[in-house]
Amino acid sequence: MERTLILVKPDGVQRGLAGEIISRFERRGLQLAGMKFMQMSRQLAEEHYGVHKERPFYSSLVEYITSGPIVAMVWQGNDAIAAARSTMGATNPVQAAPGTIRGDFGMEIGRNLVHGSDSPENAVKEVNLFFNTDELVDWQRTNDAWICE
Ligand code: DAT
Ligand code: MG
Repeated sequence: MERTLILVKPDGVQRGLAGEIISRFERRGLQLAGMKFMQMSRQLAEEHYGVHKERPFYSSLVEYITSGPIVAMVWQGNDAIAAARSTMGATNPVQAAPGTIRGDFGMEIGRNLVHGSDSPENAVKEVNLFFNTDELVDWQRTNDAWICE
């Protein structure tokens, strides 16, 4: 069982696509473990995107992610990280396949609607950055047998 941090970024919330985006992960078969509506502080954004600190787009990335509220979520399941990333589509929406979130709703890399952890190590770090353990719910999904063998 793997966990991943997913964010509906400020453009997703402002465009009224939060429900649509959440629904994609839900219908895929990922299981929700935590969710909160929040606005990221500059400090949280700088920590979350610390790996990109030296990149030319870093400051606009921090501006963008802090520019409005987001929906932060933890989704879990077998291969949750890879499953979530394939549902999201390629980083640049112009290259993202139709049927993915970014391919269906995005036009530019700087407005790509959604974040998802990219490795098990980063997923653990990111989940802990956004959620306390008592904010994650351990629950039995009654239709699990129809999603996982
Ligand atoms: P992803 O969000 O698909 O994991 P990433 O971790 O490489 O992509 O980059 C984080 C975010 O930074 C990405 O969602 C959008 C932005 N970004 C990445 N590469 C960029 C670039 N070349 N120009 C502008 N923004 C970029
Ligand atoms: Mg990334």
